[in-house]
Amino acid sequence: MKAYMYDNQPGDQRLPHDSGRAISTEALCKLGVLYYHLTDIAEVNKLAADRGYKNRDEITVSPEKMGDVYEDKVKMFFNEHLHEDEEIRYIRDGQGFFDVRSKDDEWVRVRLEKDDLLILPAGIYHRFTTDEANFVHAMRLFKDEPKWTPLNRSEDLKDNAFRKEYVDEFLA
Ligand code: KMT
Ligand code: NI
Repeated sequence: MKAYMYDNQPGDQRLPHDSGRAISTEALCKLGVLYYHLTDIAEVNKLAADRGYKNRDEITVSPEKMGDVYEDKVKMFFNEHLHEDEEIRYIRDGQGFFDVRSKDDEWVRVRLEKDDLLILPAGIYHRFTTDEANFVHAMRLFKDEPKWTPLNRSEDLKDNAFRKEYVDEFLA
């Protein structure tokens, strides 16, 4: 894992876009973003049990797996959005970038690779992209039924209960 401020330069979203300003795990934690490096699946099972996560699936994001829709999917994942539930991703292979909004509404880029697990809190604005290798295999953990509804960023979400709760707890 490596976290840093995004450079906001134009160009392919899959490039590193590293501004050179590093962000610590503690700073991520202050945004409600939790990072773990877990090399043993038993640790993942424990974390899932502790948080009441009953279900999981695995997704491979790559042109080989997704074919023609790969480029569209990658663009879709990169639309800024939030969820009304935590988003937990455990990287099994390959790598990818999760971008999350800082307190000042700037992008923080989190580069994840094998055995990295990231928890994004409900209500945080974020986006995802693969890197230049165009390959990530991830486990997605969820409480009950898969519910990945992305709510794209909009003024209307200011009144969303999950957004409000996030803002009150982490950005106030
Ligand atoms: C997401 O929510 O953006 C994804 O599931 C992307 C693929 S998992 C690394
Ligand atoms: Ni998401």
